[in-house]
Amino acid sequence: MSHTKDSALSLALAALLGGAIVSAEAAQPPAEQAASVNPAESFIQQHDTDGDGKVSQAEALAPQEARFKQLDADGDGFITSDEFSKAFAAEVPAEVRQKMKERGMPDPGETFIKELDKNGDGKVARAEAMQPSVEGFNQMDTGGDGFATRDEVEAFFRKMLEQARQMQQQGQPPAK
Ligand SMILES: [Ca+2]
Ligand SMILES: [Ca+2]
Ligand SMILES: [Ca+2]
Repeated sequence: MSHTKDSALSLALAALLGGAIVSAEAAQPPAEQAASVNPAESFIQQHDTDGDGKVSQAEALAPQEARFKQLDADGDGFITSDEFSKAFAAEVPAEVRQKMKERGMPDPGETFIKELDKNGDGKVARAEAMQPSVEGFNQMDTGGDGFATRDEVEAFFRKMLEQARQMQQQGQPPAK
């Protein structure tokens, strides 16, 4: 029985991911157009689902929220190493996973838990999974009213760009 469930899940994952990848590619402008595309503008367009011209915390976190639900296969509110590994296996081609193993890279499920499991219970709760996105949003929402306005989003992207530039000037590769 669990086999059938897993196959259905993998299919659903693949479909969702396929959609996500397509939209990510569509959002990526061709190189010659890149300079004319405002990253703040496209961020607002992608996240402002109620169309009020600013991005609320819930709107900003929606993609992460959907991803959490997707990874929490049994819906108990926690992502286990096993759940993450299964999703990873469904998303990443076998030959890529084989290469990662050959290079001695740590188990992706374990890495995922290690990164996000702050209370050390060995699994990732919703709040733990959302934490990096919440912090990211708070950095953007400098006024702290729970909404990232156009000005705030633009300032945030300017700052990011400036930091990337500084890193390049210091001869360091930008963080990946
Ligand atoms: Ca909005
Ligand atoms: Ca779970
Ligand atoms: Ca935890």
